[in-house]
Parts: sequence; structure tokens; C-alpha cells
Amino acid sequence: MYPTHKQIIESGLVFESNTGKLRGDEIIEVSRYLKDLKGIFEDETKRAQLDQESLIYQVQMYLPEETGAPGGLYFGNTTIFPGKVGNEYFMTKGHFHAQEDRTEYYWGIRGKGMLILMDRNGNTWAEKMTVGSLHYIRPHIAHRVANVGKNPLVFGACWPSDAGHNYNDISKNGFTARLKEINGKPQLV
Ligand code: S6P
Ligand code: ZN
Repeated sequence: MYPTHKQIIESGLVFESNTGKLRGDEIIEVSRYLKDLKGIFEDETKRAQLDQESLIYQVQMYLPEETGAPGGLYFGNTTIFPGKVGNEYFMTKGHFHAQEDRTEYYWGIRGKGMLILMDRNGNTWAEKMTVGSLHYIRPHIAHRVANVGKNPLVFGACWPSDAGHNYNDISKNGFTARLKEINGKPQLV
């Protein structure tokens, strides 16, 4: 309902700063299980052998504008559970934005992660994600996050309502480097 003049109201939305959880009537939730991540990890044989019903990550989103509307902002969080497929950490699918010049903020809320970034020239690098770290994702940069810790990783996200998602390029070609645990440490190889 649209507010009337001089009315004081509740926002109806809660962002729990310590857990990163969103609460409100219009929050959308998406869960990604191992069965949804075919072709994402290097060792597809290993992925197929593991329990397909394992929950790998969950996303909460608040999408107050119509998809594709210019000028709006979307807000969300992602929780990635700890684990690996072989020596590759559990991670999000990763994407470019469909409108590739659209940018995004990520920030660390809980746990330890790595934001993996790739440009159109095939350079891949990563930013360490920790509680309170802030990450600006520039135009034309593919992004995915891996949990490199022993506890769930939670991070927040804010992106334009006309960004959209291009998952195709990543599912076809992947990133040009993979984040693996080597000698007990995360390394891009
Ligand atoms: C949307 C934003 C996040 C991701 C989420 C899951 O632009 O980057 O909300 O959607 O972290 O990752 P993915 O790659 O499966 O969409
Ligand atoms: Zn994005």
C-alpha cells in the first residue's frame, strides 16, 4: 500500500546484520543442490558419485522492481555450505550479467570465502572474502564465490534490477582457473 502524507510506517523488511538473513513477505528463496550443479566442478565423475541431494548453497533475494526495470536495485544474500568436490571447494555457478556492463557489490557476513573474478580476456583472479570485506564487481566481470572455510559462508549482494544473468558462457567454458585446495591452502590453478 502506498503511504499517505505524514504517515509513519514500518519498512516490513529486516536485514539481520549478524546472520545476513532477510525477513519480509516478499523475500524469495532459492536452493541449489549438488544435482543442480552438473558440469560446474572439474571432476564431474566425482560430483555425480556424491549425494545429489546435498544442499550446496541457498540464496535469499528481495526483488522490488520488475525484472529488467532500469534504475532499481535488488538485494540478497547467499549461504554456501562447506565442502569440496575432490579438491575443488563448493561454490556458486557463477555468471556474467546479461547486461554485461552492470556492476554489483558483495560483502562478507560470516565465514571465509573467495570471490573469483574473470574478465573477457580470460584473466581470472580472486579476492579473499571475510567478515566485513567489501567487494565491488566491475562491468564485464564474471563472478562466483567459493567457501574455503569449515563453516557456512554468508555474503550479501546488491545489484541493478536490469543486470540479468548470463549463465551460459560459464556453463560452456567455465572460468580460466579453478580454486582448489592444494597443500591445505586455496590456490587458483
Ligand atoms: C546476483 C548475485 C547473487 C548470485 C548468488 C548465486 O547478481 O550475484 O545473488 O545470484 O550468489 O550465484 P549464481 O552464480 O548461482 O547466481
Ligand atoms: Zn551478479
